[in-house]
Amino acid sequence: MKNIVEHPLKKYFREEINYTTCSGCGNGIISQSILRAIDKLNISFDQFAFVSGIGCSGWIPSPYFNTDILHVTHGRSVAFATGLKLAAPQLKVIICAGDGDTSAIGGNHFIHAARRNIDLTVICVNNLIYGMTGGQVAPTTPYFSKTITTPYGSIERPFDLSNLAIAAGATFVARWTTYQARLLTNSIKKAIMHKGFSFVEIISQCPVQYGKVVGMSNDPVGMLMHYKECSVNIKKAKNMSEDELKGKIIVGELMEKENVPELTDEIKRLRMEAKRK
Ligand SMILES: Cc1ncc(C[n+]2csc(CCOP(=O)(O)OP(=O)(O)O)c2C)c(N)n1
Ligand code: SF4
Ligand SMILES: [Mg+2]
Repeated sequence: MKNIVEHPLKKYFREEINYTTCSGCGNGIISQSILRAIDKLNISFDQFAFVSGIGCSGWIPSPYFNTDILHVTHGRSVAFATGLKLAAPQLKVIICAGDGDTSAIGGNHFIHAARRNIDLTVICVNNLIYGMTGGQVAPTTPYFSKTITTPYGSIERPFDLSNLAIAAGATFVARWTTYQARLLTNSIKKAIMHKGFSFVEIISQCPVQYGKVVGMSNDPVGMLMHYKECSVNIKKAKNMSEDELKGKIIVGELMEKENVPELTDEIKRLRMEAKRK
């Protein structure tokens, strides 16, 4: 009889459901990175709740992870997560959202949650495109890219999502690509334990939709190698000129601030004060 070795993360999945993601999609690496981070933390899975938006990235936790999940309207995951965190502050609330979900329709929710420093973790899957709906331009799509909605090339300057999070007030921000899965796992672990708004941006391969844009259709390995080659660690990037950094992806833990007032604590404090008066 063959010795069957059980996958160490199997316990986190609802067994009866099969994955529907395209083969080679970065979502698989990200799903494992999130679960490996949780596994290392040794916190019961029941203490976590996930909130997903609409988009391929929303299917990372939902319906597969065997804990509570809200799969909500496109662009509203941060808003739902804010309500959930305020109602149940003991939970570790993790949002899985696409770049479109986070920064287009959900842009306001995102920047204001960062400004309020509410204790949420956003795992933003930045595949540089609207994947699920067929490859439309997103606010993150590189300049001049030809997508199905920009056949002559995009004329809009893309957002740098991590810098946007920092500017809006997030207190932990990290960016990696799917190539750096171990480093990503470590940053997710830190983001989960960070008290305040944490943002982890992952440049991820969408070989089906974004692959077409960059001439790497259905070539996930080629895309991963490309992301590897373009990545520059923040420590090295600090000594590089703007010209040298053109086309590069700056990766690493980009910012971490401790002891900034956090929204759920502030609300608790206000309630106590109001009761005393
Ligand atoms: C209110 C609303 N507007 C638009 C849509 C259509 N829609 C669904 S997912 C999506 C974009 C998906 O892109 P992204 O958020 O980057 O996720 P990805 O699929 O790339 O992971 C859009 C426009 C919708 N479902 N609901
Ligand atoms: S369309 Fe792209 S992002 Fe969506 S599942 Fe397929 S490869 Fe992944
Ligand atoms: Mg996307």
